[in-house]
Amino acid sequence: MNTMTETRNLPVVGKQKMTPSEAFVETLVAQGVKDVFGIVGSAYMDALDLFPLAGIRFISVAHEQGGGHMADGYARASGRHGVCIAQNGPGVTNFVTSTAAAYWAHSPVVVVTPETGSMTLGLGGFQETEQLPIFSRITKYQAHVNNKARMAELTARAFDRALLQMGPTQLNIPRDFFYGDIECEITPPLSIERGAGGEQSLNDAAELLAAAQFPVILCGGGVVMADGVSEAIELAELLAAPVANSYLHNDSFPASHPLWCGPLGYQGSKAAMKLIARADVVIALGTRLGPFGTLPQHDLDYWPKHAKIIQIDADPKMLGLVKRISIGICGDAKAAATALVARLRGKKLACIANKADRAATLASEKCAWEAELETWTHEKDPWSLEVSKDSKHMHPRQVLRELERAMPEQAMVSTDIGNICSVSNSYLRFKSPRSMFAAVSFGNCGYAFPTIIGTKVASPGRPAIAYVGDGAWGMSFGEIQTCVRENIPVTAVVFNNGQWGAEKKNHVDFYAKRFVGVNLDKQPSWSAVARAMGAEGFTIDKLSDVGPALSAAASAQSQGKMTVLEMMVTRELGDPFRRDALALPTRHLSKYKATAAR
Ligand SMILES: Cc1ncc(C[n+]2csc(CCOP(=O)(O)OP(=O)(O)O)c2C)c(N)n1
Ligand SMILES: [Mg+2]
Repeated sequence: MNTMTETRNLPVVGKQKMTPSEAFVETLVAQGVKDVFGIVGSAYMDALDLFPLAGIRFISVAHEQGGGHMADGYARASGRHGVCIAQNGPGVTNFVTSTAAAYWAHSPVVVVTPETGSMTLGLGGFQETEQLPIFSRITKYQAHVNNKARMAELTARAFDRALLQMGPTQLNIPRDFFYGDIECEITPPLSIERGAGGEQSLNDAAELLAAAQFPVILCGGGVVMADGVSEAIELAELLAAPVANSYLHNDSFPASHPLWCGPLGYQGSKAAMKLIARADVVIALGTRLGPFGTLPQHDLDYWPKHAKIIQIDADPKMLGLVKRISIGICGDAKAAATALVARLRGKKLACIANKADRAATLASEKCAWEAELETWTHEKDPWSLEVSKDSKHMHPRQVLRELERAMPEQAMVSTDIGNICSVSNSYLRFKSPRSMFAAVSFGNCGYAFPTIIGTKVASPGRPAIAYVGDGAWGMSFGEIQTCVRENIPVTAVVFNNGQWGAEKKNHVDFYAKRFVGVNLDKQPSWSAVARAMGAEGFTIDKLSDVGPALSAAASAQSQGKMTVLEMMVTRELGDPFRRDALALPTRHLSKYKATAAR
């Protein structure tokens, strides 16, 4: 009989003697942690030694930033904590970018940062830096273990706060505090239910909605995080209201639903934009209405300036922050939708009188946008036409369409921040939540691939697909090693256009094509690199191969195969993201006159 496996998952109950390492690991167990991402380091080796017997898998990654993004993807896919850990100093500073990304994705990631020893702190020894200030603005809470006897208490608090405040927390542990004897109890996780919001504000919102002629719902990431899609559907159906997804949250309402009209924001749906432009009341459900999510697009300045806005967000600081609102409801998206439905059901709703008209408008706008997308096979600006004229490569939009058509059921898709990934916003539709994992507000290149690896660990039964530009791929492909070594089979679709395209677009539009640092010449064959690293790799240069290649790669995941599909695409480029933030160049010094706008 194997007594080891029999005893290892029993909870440790009551106050007792243990080492701080045991207290730390047992608190992870109590919090339900099954997977931890990181790179091995002496700083926490005493705790790491316990992981196998505690039933915790340590996923050894290629770079800590990748490990941090994996924890983020894991948290976003599962709704549970993602956990990452690294060596003090350089291992920990490698977590900065991934933690900032998790902060803006509202992901409950616990970033465990062992620190230099307490007896040498400040003496400038080895691998020392002040680890709390670095993370102070990109975490919701920082726990510093100031005494080894508090290891269990502070570890538990870092976990509780991550879920409570929906964002990353830091657990900073001087490395010598893993050793010694302590007396302590393992703190069980806190479970705090969120409410629907204030009675009065819900009543006011229901009154406003009952009188609305053209209500439109904008579903944000909060709907996904609250597991509130069914409740959003109920509210939408009651009002027969069109529903838009907030920017990069295309999984916040099912695309298969007749009331869905697509995402707002950069490269979003014209149907969604035209419908929200007509709204007299907008229900912003679980969205902070981030400033870039409603920027004009496709020459449409669609945000309805005179509409009344009901904003529902679990974080009170987000209410009325970016847009002026009529009613702010501090509540959980799911609970608030339920509370509104309860108030509206059986009430006379003004918008029901024009239900048929609104349904017809919705259907015709959706139809028009689909028809436009269908014929929008390539970009039509002069530069795009010029570079694609004699190219034997595929048009990015056509590739994106083929990928959409071949997308397997229940797929999880992460997207990076380049031009082609951004254009994919028009082509990514989902039936269920926790399916889209875009590099949201932090917008760092190199996000998508490691993030999808984390989602696959959390949901191994679902196909996991990353969309990545070739520039971003150069930053992140090292994590193929993690997939191969740890047997985490995902699919990476790499758009090879030989350039940092999104930034090149700015050179084209604002800097008279004076290209500096935007061409990715002399790239290796990314499919050959994948094969050399022990993964499958295919170069695709025929449109008819795109869909079959995606289907095959997605189904090969169930045989444990990680695949890179390198899509050879032209250098054409879609509309830029930040046209709002750039200006034509002014030059005063004669030396630079040649670069002034003419
Ligand atoms: C870490 C990081 N560095 C730089 C940038 C600036 N940036 C935004 S998009 C982009 C180009 C992306 O190129 P690629 O990944 O090849 O995709 P493409 O635009 O060509 O489709 C760059 C450099 C960024 N967002 N993040
Ligand atoms: Mg590129």
